[in-house]
Amino acid sequence: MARPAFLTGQPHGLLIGGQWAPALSGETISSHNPATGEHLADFARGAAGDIDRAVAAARAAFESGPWPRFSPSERQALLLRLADLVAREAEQFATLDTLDMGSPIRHTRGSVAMLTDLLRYYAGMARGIEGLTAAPSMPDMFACTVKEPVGVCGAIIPWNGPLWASVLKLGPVLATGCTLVLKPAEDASLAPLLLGQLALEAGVPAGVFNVVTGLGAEAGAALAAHPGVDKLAFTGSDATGRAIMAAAAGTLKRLSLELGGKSPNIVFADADLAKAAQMAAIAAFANSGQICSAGTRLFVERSVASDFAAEVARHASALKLGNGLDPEIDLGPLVSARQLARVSGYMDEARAEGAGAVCGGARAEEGDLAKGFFFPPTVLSGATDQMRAVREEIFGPILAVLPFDHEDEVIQRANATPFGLGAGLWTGNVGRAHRLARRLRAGSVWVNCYNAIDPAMPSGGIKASGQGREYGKAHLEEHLETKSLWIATD
Ligand code: TXE
Repeated sequence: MARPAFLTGQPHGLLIGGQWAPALSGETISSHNPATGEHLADFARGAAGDIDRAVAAARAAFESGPWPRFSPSERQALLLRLADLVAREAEQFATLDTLDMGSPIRHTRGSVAMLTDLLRYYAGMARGIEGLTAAPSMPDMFACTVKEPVGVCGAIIPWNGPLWASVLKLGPVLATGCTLVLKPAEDASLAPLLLGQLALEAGVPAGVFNVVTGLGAEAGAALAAHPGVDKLAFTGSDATGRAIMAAAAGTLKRLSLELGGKSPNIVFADADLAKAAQMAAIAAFANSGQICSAGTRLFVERSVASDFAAEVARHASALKLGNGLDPEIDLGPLVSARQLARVSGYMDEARAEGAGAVCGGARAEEGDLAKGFFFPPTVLSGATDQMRAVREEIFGPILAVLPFDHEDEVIQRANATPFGLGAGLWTGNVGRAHRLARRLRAGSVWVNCYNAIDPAMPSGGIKASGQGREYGKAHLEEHLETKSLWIATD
């Protein structure tokens, strides 16, 4: 496969005010391919001073220049142009994400197709921003609400879907007329930089979209605490989410958080068990388990639990592990040595507490796999709700099968987590589906499916899984202020 053109001409600078520039410190960070360990590219190590420059550029673009005068139809046209450019560079984006964070090319190609559609969705939304006309009881008063862009937005994103997260942050910003400073994850920053390049080509005015690569504790922390940022969106771990909330508190900026999960996937004996088993493996192992809504606590009605676990393990073992550039591969490596150590640590602890592995269970090191950070899909048996591997987000391909006996019991156990992102429910009983979907404390509930996603459907968490919603009209509202306008007519 050809090396993406974007990887030549290094190092990659920061995008600030429509210009590419090195970090003020002149320092860089290197990116490596987690499947092979080979060096991919160097990019700038931005820090507080660079964030200051980017926020100033975003503020200037928000308040003056051409951007505030862009009509909704011009913003729509811009988003459509950007979508076309992302589609033009689809193969390069897919390859970059695969090289940078390991996800199989089949998966990253699918993501790029979905993301061009997402940009087109936001293009449509740019034309649908509406206030309301009220009917106040005062006869000599006209009153209406006006929707206005919230202002300078900051976004801090994770590494598990670099292009996906950047498009999801940029789309509503452009649709509403805000401006953005994006801080990609240090483990996977390349696709967001290419998106910055295409935004300039599409005609996004200077300063509207700024990309500051760098470390979380440096560039990320500075963005969270910056008084010039009106709204901050963060996707990542709940621990970092708490730090960001504390850092942002001093400025009272608007905050949206998409954090981790430990999502239950509940299977009743009356479900289509063949389909449920196949989907349970995908729910837990897609992207090597590095998905915030991965269905990692698999509750199965006791009468079918052991056969079901064996069937899930059969599907898991059939998944091909390897370098994601190979289109036959189902699962790539974990993103980093740190993530591999984390996943292995949870596995060791579960074993020490008495759990076993129906399949997988240790780092994969056969042949070329030894060069990368590969961990095979793992189905735990003998796991209990109390084990750390069952309570905490691992963000790796480890699934616990947990038998249950009654509806009330499984709902209580499914909800007994600080998280509330997603939940799956498999049953052939439509009454039970409605009854239990309402009792599950999660931002999304999938019945007889898992991880369904669409630009028009809001997605987000409750409890420690976050606040605010992305996708859909709800996402646009996060970027809008409502102004009440009163006009005395007499
Ligand atoms: O996440 P972080 P990490 C979970 C998952 C994973 C664990 C650790 O369980 O194993 O987090 O991954 C930036 N101020 N998820 O350490 O720290 C950082 O630079 C401001 C779940 O990679 O949350 C990166 O851009 N920013 C998840 C982003 O935060 C800071 C996705 C995410 O990094 C910062 C990723 C700070 N103090 C990890 N510290 C999901 N739910 O989708 C770090 N960052």
